[in-house]
Amino acid sequence: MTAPATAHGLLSGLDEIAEIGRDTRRGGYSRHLWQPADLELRDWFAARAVRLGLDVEIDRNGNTWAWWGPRGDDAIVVGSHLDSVPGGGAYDGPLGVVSTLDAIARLQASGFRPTRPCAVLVFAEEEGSRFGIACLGSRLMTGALDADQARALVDPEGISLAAAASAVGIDPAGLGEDPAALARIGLFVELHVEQGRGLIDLDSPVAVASSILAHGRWRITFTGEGNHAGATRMADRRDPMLAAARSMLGVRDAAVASSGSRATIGRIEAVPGGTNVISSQVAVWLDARAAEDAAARDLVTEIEARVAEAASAEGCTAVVAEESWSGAVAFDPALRDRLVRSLGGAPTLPTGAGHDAGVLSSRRPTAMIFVRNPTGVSHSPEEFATLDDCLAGVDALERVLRELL
Ligand code: HGY
Ligand code: MN
Ligand code: MN
Ligand code: MN
Repeated sequence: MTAPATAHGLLSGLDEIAEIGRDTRRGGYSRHLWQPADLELRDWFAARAVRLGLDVEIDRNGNTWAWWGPRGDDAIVVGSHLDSVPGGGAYDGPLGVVSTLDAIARLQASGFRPTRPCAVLVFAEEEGSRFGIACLGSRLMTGALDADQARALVDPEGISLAAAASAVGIDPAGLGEDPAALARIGLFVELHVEQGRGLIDLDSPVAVASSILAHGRWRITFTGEGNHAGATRMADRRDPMLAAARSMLGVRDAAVASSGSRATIGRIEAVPGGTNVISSQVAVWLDARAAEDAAARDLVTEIEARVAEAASAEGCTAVVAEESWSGAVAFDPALRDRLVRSLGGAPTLPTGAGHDAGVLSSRRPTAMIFVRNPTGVSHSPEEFATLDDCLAGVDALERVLRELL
């Protein structure tokens, strides 16, 4: 059995992958679907799983399974993801995968044998960093994402999901709802680093998830008149960059005015993108979230009105196109409370972050365990979890698996 932790104060699994996908320009990690770092992580996971005697397979949607014992329906499935946001932290995703492998290693070392099928599941493209749709692997598996729409997705280099899948030996025609995979899942548990201040405020190393905000992504495209930066008088301009700038303040104001909601513009693309060129078009991507579906929809309606106002004030036009949507999730109460009990009365915690466990919850009972992040920062190189809290997470997962299996 590998040592659980290393001299660097990391779970050994996290230490083993610490150099994979480092982003020297942004800091942190950039590990995106089927690109070299992601493939290297998948190989690392498979090798680690095989060392535990697990049987590895990749499903039709590119999700990786590692079976402890014979495959079977109604299995206890545990896992998370290995991909990252651009410049992401070391824990978001990998902590859940490593903790799962460590919990299984401990159970094996204690002589424990599962009485029902058990698998580790690593979902593909949870962050949506390459093809723009978060939880791509779980959305495809559950049918939440239309397979034809998925195949047509293109990455920033213009490579389609279909072509990217073929390049790694996945048949694009096979992408889509996977009833056989869903039948394999009796229930799914995901351990994940906490991504806000929840566990700091609760002063607890772990918690059980209670809910996930409704959230979605929209592409907002502003069109004006491309022109020369020097020869065009200010009064003669129709600059989409200014329409975008006005809109960003409108997005912030709309979210602040709708209590508990959150809205972010984290990505912008200017066409043609020259320093001495007034853009002809500017695209921004909106991430909007709220506790209830209706509140999130109302927030986006309000944002659309402010976007239209901003565009017209700058003599531009704007188009808002929905790219993905996940309704609010209330985790299965029976499974949630079962985990709370088996963790000796752990607290429950809502989360603003989306997860595969959230997408899957529309089709199978799912639960999540959060591990404290003392920085309260995520989707950033600053994301962190102490070794003690990581080990508390492995303890929690081991207790839950011992009970469920
Ligand atoms: O965006 C999210 O909430 C998740 O980290 N994919
Ligand atoms: Mn994330
Ligand atoms: Mn995550
Ligand atoms: Mn996730």
